[in-house]
Amino acid sequence: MAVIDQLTSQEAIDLENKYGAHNYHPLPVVLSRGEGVHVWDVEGKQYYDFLSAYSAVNQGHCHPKIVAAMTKQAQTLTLTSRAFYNDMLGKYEKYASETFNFDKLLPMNTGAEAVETALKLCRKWAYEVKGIDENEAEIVVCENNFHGRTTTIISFSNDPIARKNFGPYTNGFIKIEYNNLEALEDTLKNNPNVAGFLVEPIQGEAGVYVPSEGYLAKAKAICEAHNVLFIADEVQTGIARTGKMLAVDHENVKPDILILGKALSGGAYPVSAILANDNIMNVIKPGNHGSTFGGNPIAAAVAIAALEVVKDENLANNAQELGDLFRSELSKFIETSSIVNSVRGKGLLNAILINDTEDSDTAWNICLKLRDNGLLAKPTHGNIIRFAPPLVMTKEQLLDCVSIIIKTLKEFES
Ligand code: IF1
Repeated sequence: MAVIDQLTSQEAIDLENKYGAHNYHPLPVVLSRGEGVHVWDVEGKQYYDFLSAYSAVNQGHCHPKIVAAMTKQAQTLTLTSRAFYNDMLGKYEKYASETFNFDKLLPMNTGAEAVETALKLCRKWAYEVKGIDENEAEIVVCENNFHGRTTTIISFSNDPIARKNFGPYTNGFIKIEYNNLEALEDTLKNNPNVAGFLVEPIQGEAGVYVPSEGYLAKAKAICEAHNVLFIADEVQTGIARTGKMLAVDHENVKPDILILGKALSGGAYPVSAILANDNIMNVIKPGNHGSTFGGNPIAAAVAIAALEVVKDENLANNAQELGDLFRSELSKFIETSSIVNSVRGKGLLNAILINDTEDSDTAWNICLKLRDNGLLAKPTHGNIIRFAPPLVMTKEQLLDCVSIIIKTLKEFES
């Protein structure tokens, strides 16, 4: 690009502020290039990416295999709509269904769309297979959930910022405490109209809240006993992020409906999907659901490549090993630290709790300092900082990052 076309960071920020809706509060850093675990800002400064676009770039930035698949398909056929068949979708559906051990896949684009798809499928199954009276189906969800931004999904959020003044809301949801099996059991016992239980295997937005060991397996068993569909939202936790291909794999749980997004494309393209077996998926008939872009040939080519990379490069094992190392290194530091209370997470989905009030700006200021020291992370819920680097990181790089993080945290010790 000619030098004259290159914006400074401040110019890029000013443009977004003036011409873009203010629906985000980004960390002030303007990125223009990415490769593997690194990103570069417009002034050429290099950073470790410890957010990975909220776990979408698990395979690393601009993975050559994914970029090559995307480029090749972009030069061949980009979009047919589902009015016609295309020669990539079936291959992708087969590959992904076999990868995750389901009969069928329904392709969408964003995570929220896939969650909506799962909710619609669950309700239709409830009326046509389970035999619930029309319009009476209930879906159980968890407090402090995050499943996306559509009107129906925010209807069962309890984040006032995501929800307030967007009503009227969609009915048909029962909210229970996360990580509380008794609450689930009681709710299912007392409500014969429950069709499904929608759950994040680890609550991401809530601050990387890992449930007790056995929670998912027992919740699945309770659902089975009541003929209720167990719907796992693995949009953030899936695709090797937590040290297994899926977070439910840690407890050998097979969801009735699996929701995937984000890293299903390696962050190269919006690709999401739900997977289910025929006894559930076959209630969907022509005209019931769809999307212009869902299942397009580029998405199909990119998703196959993205999944191949995860398998070929053993990213789940790497996430497991580096995650253990990360938490043990930070735990050692925390023993002597007054600024960090704890570290938690699974695989390379981790968070630290800053020793300050939720409304303090300490976590934000730490993230600014981390940025200055060459590492990008973002606070969540005030005093929590999420750490989720691409899974293609090496051990040496991870230890380098740990020393940047500890050095930075030390600057905040009182
Ligand atoms: C934003 C958090 C992450 C998700 C789960 C569905 C979706 C998401 C479990 C929807 C999306 C995002 C979106 C992003 C912030 C973010 C997030 F901080 F809110 F919790 F990742 F950590 N299910 N998560 O986590 O997927 O429609 O966005 O493709 O700003 O909304 P989407």
